[in-house]
Amino acid sequence: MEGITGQIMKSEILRTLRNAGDSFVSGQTLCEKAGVTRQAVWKNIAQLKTNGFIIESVPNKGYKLISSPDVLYPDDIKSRLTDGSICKKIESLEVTDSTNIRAKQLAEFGEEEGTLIIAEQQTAGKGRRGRQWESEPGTGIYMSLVLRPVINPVHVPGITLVTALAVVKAIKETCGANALIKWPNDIVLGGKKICGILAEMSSEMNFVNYVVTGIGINANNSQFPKEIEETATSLYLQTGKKTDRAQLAACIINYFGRYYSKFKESKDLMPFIDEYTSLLANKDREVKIFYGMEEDSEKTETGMARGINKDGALIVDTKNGTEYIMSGEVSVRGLYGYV
Ligand code: BT5
Repeated sequence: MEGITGQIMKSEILRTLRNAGDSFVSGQTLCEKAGVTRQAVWKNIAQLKTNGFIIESVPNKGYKLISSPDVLYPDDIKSRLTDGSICKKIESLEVTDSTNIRAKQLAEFGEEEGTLIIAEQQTAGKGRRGRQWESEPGTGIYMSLVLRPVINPVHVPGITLVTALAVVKAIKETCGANALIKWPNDIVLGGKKICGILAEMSSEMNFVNYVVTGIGINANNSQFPKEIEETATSLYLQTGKKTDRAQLAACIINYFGRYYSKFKESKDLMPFIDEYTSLLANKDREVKIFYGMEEDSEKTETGMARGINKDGALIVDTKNGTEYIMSGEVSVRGLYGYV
């Protein structure tokens, strides 16, 4: 892994080249933007080329970015983040057990808010309640962000919903696809699951030590293991186009950063109710609620999902009246299929 200064330099170079579009950028401009010598620019461009970036260089004209490799390079992601981004540091791993586990380990040792762990492959990707997240190498996005919100632990589940909103918006912006949210933590496209979110927290009674919000997205997968092929899909399978994973990852972080600030200010989901509800896959559909989370649980109820309230509860009209379902207590399924 390279040092943080190298990351900043390369991300500035990439940002400047990308912003220039089809035009060449002079070596001098790159020196000024990245705040380094010509020699350093040259060296960093050579390293970027070795890492798979295709950069054309023409004497007296400068440099032009032709294409980026389909790899989750931290400098590439950084170059696409907005100024003042929540993401302050990126640790990118070729392979790890789970980016959530790695992020939690770092957080236990005092890692600050804003560190992102991203991996090409997970050998033990996690879902909720010990379930597995299938993490095919090199095709998906597996990332976890360390957060230290100064909020009451009871409000933390809202972070899952805010993350889901950020993912849906970023998918729309980068791939043009209209994904929806299956409350509380799944993103679906074409009626199948495209993304799962796992937020984990360490807290005391009234104090949050840290939260890790983990996102798994099926981006360029062309197939899935037997056990999930009925319910899982990818952006590629749905749109027919390969996704630029670095661009999507950065776009999610950009949206998330904005929503997270708003959420911390309001301390509830009030500002998000309308948008979240409009993107709810289960809205005005019959759902089955499985109390106790497991889908073989004996206590179930059916009703019409209507939206969420400011606490992030799913509002369901049942025959006994309106119920407010909190995540963590239940699993929700459509009556006629996965959504
Ligand atoms: C989730 O759990 O959907 C949360 C998944 C979070 C994954 C990310 S990846 C980065 C970070 N690091 C981690 O270790 N985790 C996070 P849950 O709602 O419990 O759903 C799990 C269920 O989804 C499984 O039991 C399967 O049925 C299904 N599933 C597993 N892998 C899938 C995939 N790649 N695509 C679609 N569905 C999948």
